[in-house]
Amino acid sequence: MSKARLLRDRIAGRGLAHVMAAHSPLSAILAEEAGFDGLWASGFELSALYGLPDVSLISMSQHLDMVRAMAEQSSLPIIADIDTGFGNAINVIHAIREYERAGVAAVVIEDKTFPKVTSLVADGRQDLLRIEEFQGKIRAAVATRSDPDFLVIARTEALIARLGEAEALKRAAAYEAAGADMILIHSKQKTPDEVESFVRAWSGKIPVVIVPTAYPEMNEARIRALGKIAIVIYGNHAIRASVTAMQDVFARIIADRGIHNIDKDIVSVEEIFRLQKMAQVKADEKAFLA
Ligand code: SPV
Ligand code: MG
Repeated sequence: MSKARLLRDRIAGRGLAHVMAAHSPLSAILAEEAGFDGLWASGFELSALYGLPDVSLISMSQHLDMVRAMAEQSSLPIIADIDTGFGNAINVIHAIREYERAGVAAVVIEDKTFPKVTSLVADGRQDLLRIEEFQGKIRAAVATRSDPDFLVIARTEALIARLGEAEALKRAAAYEAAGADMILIHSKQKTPDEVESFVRAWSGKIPVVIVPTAYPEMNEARIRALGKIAIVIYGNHAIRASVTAMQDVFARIIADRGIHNIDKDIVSVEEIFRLQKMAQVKADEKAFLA
């Protein structure tokens, strides 16, 4: 069964898929062990991993390399964040071929101009593509996929660009008409109101995807009460959790002038061996080293 079919089945079976951001094979392994339904190959997280802002600096091949490495270590379906699709509809055609070959279940393409500016930054420059041009990108993606289950998710940044709900609804409807399988509506309002209002007003047939980073009180109960939402993406909590942990431990080692206090508060080396599947190496040594 393809990963795309798996993701569709999970959504159908559970009503809502919980998808965790990942920026490395290790974070993908941890997300799967924790029990998430899928992985979000986040452009923001990968940019941050390289110490770079999320403004179209990471190349498609850098992102693809990481997606492939994550896919090798996790059986979860991956939703690839392909930003603006790396250019126009021609670039989208190439990207869909590559990402489908890499084994991802879905892509999210956003209606900003290239190069994009990260969505959650205060007063970010947020320029949107003409609707017709973005429809062309969605049509190109849908026409290019070889697995009909492969999900093409159209993301509108109309609320992020402060163009209002009417523009967001108009764009979402246009993207559905172009063949999108789902609409990702993004918002950086501190409360769920803006997204809740959009979802209530949404009269399309395709479901909605949300990324409630800015409005964290939007929990599962509130999402299910709204209906229409198929996927919730926890957009940057893997990289933020890593930063929290490293800042804390690094500061304590400096303050303590040694590792004597923190040792009991972090995972053991054996736990890293487990995640690396070191036991298998030992078994292989027994079996094959003569
Ligand atoms: C990402 O995680 O790369 C996203 C979500 O696109 S956000 O950073 O909130 O735009
Ligand atoms: Mg992104």
